[in-house]
Amino acid sequence: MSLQNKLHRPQYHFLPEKNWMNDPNGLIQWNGQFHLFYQYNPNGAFHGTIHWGHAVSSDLVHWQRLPIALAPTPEGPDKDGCYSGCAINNEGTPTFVYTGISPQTVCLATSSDGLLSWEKYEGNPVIDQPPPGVIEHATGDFRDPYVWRENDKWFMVIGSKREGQGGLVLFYQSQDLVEWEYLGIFLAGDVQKTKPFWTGTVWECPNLLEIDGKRVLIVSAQNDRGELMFPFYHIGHLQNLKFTSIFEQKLVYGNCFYAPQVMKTDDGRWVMFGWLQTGRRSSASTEAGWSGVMSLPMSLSLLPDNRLEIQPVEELKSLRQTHWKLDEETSLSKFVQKIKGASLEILLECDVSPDAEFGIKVCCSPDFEEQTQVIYDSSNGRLLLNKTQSSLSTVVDRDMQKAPLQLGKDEKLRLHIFVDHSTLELFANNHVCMASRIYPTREDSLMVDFFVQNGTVNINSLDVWEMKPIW
Ligand code: DQQ
Repeated sequence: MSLQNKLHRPQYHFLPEKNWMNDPNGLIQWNGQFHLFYQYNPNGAFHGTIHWGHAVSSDLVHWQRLPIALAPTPEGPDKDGCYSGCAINNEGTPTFVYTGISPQTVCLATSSDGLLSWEKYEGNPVIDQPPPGVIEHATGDFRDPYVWRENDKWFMVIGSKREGQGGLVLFYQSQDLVEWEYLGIFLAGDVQKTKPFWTGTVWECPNLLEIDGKRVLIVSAQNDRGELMFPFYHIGHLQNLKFTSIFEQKLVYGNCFYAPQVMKTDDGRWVMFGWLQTGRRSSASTEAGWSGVMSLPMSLSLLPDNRLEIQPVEELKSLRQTHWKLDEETSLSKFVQKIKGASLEILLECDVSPDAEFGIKVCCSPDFEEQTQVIYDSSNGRLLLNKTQSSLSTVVDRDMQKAPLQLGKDEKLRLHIFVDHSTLELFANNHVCMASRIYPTREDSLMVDFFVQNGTVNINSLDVWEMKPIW
């Protein structure tokens, strides 16, 4: 392995051995095992010839890579790629509902050997174009079906757009997965609306969950230059086949997490994976031979004020090995000197003054030439991820990422950080999540440090673990 790959390939995240990966697809727990399918190009570290890769796990954390599950069929409706979709249990038959291109259509495939090989439905596509009223303005954008069972029927949401007007989620129902009835627009975006945030021009990868009697719609947004923006969510109600939104929010900050998919596990959790985009020039991916990483598994639940609670799943604790815990006898500066690693979990709970500005540095070289800072800025109520010195390389993103985090009166700050070589995921107070990519170039960029720029910070607890590789 080249030195750069040794420094940058994550050790406790899922990723293919080589080549390109993007969206998670077809997440399903089947006979106790978790199956993760994903957009995969076996022909290189670029987006093209899209297949569905496949991996299986018994704990959401350790994965076994399996042979490709879906490949484009020459002359078939997916001849140009098997784009995103979902997996469902159709009375005991594992079934994919996925996107064939070009044009973008809805296709089916089933497995009779435990999800290893897949047979495409001979009547594909089951939906060959967007519905009337949408097709005229969709310019072909019609993809990423997400299907669920309710009241003895199948329901589907799928992404689309109205050119010049905004993204769309379309709504369908079916008795048999083959004949689909269009029910109308589930939710429409508006390009003129910029508050609480602008939601782009195309919507893709919708997910619809039911939590505590409310519906959660997750959508990923693109802009008109085809740039992937971010996923966001709406909380609302579904009554008489009409969705009413009562709250909307960005799902994950940091400019790298995209196209998440959520599955319901047998023990009743909603578990989400997303694609961590590469965050460096495509020439760097070509040279490295790989691009794209799956996020850590996160569980979603609903807070009383309608925000989503986002937490790393409990199973990740099995990866903890060397543990450093700050105790009363040790000063913080002595404590951090002991810590070294490119695969770390950091858990900090502290009280911060209203004017506090302080941070944690990770992947820090001894002379601080390379460092990535996670900062909490109390007076402006925001979290910052300062990547401006994260790498000496000029072909990687070295920017500043921001997320709002206003603490309530007497509310403690709880930062939960996962660093894994080129990935950094941050969970703050269980409801703000950030994910980003960093590419330190020095072998000694392994240190952790703390700094306080303003105000006071009282640490209640600080734990750091070195994390075991999953491979
Ligand atoms: N990626 C897929 C599409 C989806 C997009 C293509 C989102 O199905 O809309 O690889 O990243």
